[in-house]
Amino acid sequence: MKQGMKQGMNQSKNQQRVFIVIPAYNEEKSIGAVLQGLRKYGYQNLIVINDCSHDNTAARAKQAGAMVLNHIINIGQGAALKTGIDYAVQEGADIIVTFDADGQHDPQDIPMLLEPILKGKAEITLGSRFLKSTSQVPLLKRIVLKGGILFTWLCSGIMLTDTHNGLRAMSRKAAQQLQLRQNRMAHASEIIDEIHRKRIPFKEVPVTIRYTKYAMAKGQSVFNAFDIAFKMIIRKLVR
Ligand SMILES: Nc1nc2c(ncn2[C@@H]2O[C@H](COP(=O)(O)OP(=O)(O)OP(=O)(O)O)[C@@H](O)[C@H]2O)c(=O)[nH]1
Ligand SMILES: [Mg+2]
Repeated sequence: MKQGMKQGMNQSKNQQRVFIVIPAYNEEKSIGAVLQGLRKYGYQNLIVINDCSHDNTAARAKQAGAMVLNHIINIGQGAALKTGIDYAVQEGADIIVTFDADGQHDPQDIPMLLEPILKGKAEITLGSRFLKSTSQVPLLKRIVLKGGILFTWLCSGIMLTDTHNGLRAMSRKAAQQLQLRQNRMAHASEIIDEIHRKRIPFKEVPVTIRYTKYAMAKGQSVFNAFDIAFKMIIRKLVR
């Protein structure tokens, strides 16, 4: 048995209360395999937030054994995460992992994200694709992500190696502390701002992000970075 799989299975002994929250928008092609991958490594509490997809995302997720929460209009990834995190807390989650539906995340990275929280060394762990050389980050994306790191430092005073990575884990306590108001992609910056403002202990953990043709075709435009920056500046001004 592979090492990562072994780790995942061991984790499953105390895994009843680890919930995986998966925002999904038009991911019928990938959601089944993503959920299967998570189950293979022992994760059972899988919550998919279907944000008014126009395809069969919800049905595929249900078939693959996930609890599916449906938004009746498309509100955005941030709002979907809030729905999923609130639901997981209500269902008694001890730790919540946020995980993408487009196949970019690797379930084998989850034990490393859980470890500092289980050991009481952090309340939130943030995946970083730049702490490992396994992610083939396209050049333009790399430039935008590095810009995001600088912006986050200026905006929130935290210097990270990766700021817009959807793979992260948080304790129940941290989940209850975070106040997420950004419905769309600015939620990733907002989480970091909340960590700083509320002095929530955090750690960065190396993870792999897969850049498949499918994920690249569906992913975010680099121009979104300007939208995120604008929303964060407004958030700072009106708080
Ligand atoms: N619920 C919900 N999920 C969304 C929405 N937009 C994207 N997502 C999901 O959020 C996850 C990440 O979205 P992506 O668009 O791939 O964003 P990203 O991975 O940060 O950006 P790329 O690196 O360009 O792929 C995927 O699982 C998407 O299905 C949305 O409007 N609502
Ligand atoms: Mg993606």
